[in-house]
Amino acid sequence: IDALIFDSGVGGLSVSEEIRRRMPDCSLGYLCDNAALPYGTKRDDWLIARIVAVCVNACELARPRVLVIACNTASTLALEALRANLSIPVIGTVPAIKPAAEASRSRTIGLLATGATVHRPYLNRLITDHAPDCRVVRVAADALVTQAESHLAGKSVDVRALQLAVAPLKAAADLDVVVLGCTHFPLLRGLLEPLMPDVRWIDSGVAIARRLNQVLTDAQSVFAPQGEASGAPSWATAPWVESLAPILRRFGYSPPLS
Ligand code: DGN
Repeated sequence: IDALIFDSGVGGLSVSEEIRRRMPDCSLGYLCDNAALPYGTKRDDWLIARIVAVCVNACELARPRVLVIACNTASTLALEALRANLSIPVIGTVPAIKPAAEASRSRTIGLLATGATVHRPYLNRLITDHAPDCRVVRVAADALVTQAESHLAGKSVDVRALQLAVAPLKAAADLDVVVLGCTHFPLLRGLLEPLMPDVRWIDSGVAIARRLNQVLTDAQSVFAPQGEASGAPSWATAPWVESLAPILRRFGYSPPLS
């Protein structure tokens, strides 16, 4: 396969959908560590070891050309350790602060992400580097992860949890762009956008698809050609949670590979 997409749960499906839209011939695998969801509330050292173990094991099994960490919580913590333990390119996901700063006229940006992402030094560096003149209203919205998982499982979404998450953004005067800094949140976009219809909502999906395209193109000369594998049916690695199978199937994956 061309790329193995990894998230703690179904959030990475928002990224894989964007990749599919832009690169329909790219063959994808999906890896989710649902047994350890949510990542946002776990200790950093435990998480790094867990993410490396899960990804290295799956890469040995699936032999992807590229690993995409479609999880902000994991990327802001474990990218370095993953790159040290893998010989293939690893693409990470970080909150789309840069495009948000480019789009904001008012210079006030909102960020919805997990508590872990919101409080990491990585985020401070991102803001200092790409949005130094912006006020960034950060909201730790871990409850939305659960809501997104329920939504995809066909269960009802608690609208009050969504309203609670956007309340601090609504209260911020002049805010004109909201960054969805968790890959689960674009899955709730249709429910979130009507709560603040006048702002622009930005996520990282497009940037990751573009980066993957670039890495795969560059890698062509470095990695052995994959024969006719490109565009082959996608499959999923969902070794731990059988209940995810129907959701993954709906998104075009044929689970499980374990
Ligand atoms: N989807 C993950 C992210 O982008 O941060 C978060 C999921 C979780 O485990 N909390």
